[in-house]
Amino acid sequence: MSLLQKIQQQRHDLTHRAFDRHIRLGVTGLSGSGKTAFITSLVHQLTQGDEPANLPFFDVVREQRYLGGKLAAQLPDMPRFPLEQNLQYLQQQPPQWPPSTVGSSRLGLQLRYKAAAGLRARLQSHSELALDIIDYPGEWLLDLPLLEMSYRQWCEFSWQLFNREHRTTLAQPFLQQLQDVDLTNDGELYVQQLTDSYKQLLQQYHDLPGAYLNQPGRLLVPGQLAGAPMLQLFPLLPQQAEQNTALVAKLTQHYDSYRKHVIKPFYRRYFAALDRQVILVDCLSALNAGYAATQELQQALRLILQSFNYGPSSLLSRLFKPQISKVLFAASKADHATPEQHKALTLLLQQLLQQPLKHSQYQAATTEAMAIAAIRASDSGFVRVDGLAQPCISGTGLAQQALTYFPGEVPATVPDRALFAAHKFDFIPLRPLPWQDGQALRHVRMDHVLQFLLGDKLR
Ligand SMILES: Nc1nc2c(ncn2[C@@H]2O[C@H](COP(=O)(O)OP(=O)(O)O)[C@@H](O)[C@H]2O)c(=O)[nH]1
Ligand SMILES: [Mg+2]
Repeated sequence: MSLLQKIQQQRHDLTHRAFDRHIRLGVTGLSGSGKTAFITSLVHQLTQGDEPANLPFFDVVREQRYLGGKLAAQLPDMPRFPLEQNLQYLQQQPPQWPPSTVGSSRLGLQLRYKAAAGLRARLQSHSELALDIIDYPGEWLLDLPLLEMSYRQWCEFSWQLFNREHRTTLAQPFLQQLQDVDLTNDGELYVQQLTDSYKQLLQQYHDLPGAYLNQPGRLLVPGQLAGAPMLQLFPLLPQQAEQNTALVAKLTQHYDSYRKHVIKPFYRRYFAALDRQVILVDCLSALNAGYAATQELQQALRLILQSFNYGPSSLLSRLFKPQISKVLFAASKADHATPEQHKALTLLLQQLLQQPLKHSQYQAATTEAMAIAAIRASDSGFVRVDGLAQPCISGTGLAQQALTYFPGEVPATVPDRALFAAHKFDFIPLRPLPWQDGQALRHVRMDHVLQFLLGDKLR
């Protein structure tokens, strides 16, 4: 590049920055909440789906100002989000959901549009907005509270959790192992062996519907941290953690380095750079899993929301200067319920978030809650029952069976124990609807999502 070109390039970069032409969008949610499906759909809508009929509430598309989106070249600092592979899974016969990914990834887009009015509309043939999408596990946000807990407090927290009704049976073998633990032994092999047992327990919890709160977040998905000593970590029994012994000292040391070398850098490097955030919540699976699960989802959301509490005295403001200005809470997989239940689903999500929302100070961020399906798995309609039109959905079950049914009502408030005892929620998982490349990808409210997240930047 010649000097002149360099200067022009720099000036170009500067104008872009001056116009704030870059958005970093974080997409998170607990494992299985629908992040992969969400990003796949969002990117597909922005690169292929510029049909007004498919995105009626996305202003830039409806006003026919959207000129299209292209994938951008990517810095090699993070794995790339596997968009093309995911689209291939959806095209298989029968259609498949993309496999669940672990860890974080990123995808860059360059969006082109005509400005609606003003100087830019008059001076430029088109405007551009760079969109960076960053997918990261919600489990990483569950680590934030560890910054304010000592190792001993964490042990207490963990064992209170493991004693809950839906968790206690699985915890028994590890509990027994700890009861016989030699607190004076801090040998490498011994600590690793106990860590492996804890990891196995975490894996079982991960597979148990309704066990959301699994800490530390990197033990199951270590990524580049695999083999790091600080990942030799597990909660001793609270009365053990109070003792002054070699094993307690070692675990405390690992716990402290985990906080310093994993949690804090995540917030400073990744989180601090985000401008907007989507948090996906799979409320319907929690209802399926019962009372204890729904309670734990609420608790997990409360902890996750601490990451969006930017009050002047908050933990995060002490770590860095947060700049997230919009947060979208999305109840995912809404197509498992009939459309007239979506209102209740949104209210349920709002209630799950209410307590934490009240306590946090969102001065800077605008928040919104909605019920969505990133990739539709069902069609909705009506059947006649005793002469009355009854809403229903139809789709294909995982075992390939064709289904037409009313999945039941969604409660608009968090049900109590009595309701769960009397009623079994059963929102059945479905395969995605058949789809071929070149067609629009069907969804529920992705246009509202796009309008909330990007509408103001595409004016
Ligand atoms: N019906 C329906 N199911 C979905 C949707 N999005 C995700 N799912 C289901 O939820 C599972 C987990 O989604 P995924 O995107 O992999 O979650 P992640 O772990 O957060 O990335 C998928 O395999 C699907 O079975 C959706 O929009 N509609
Ligand atoms: Mg994923």
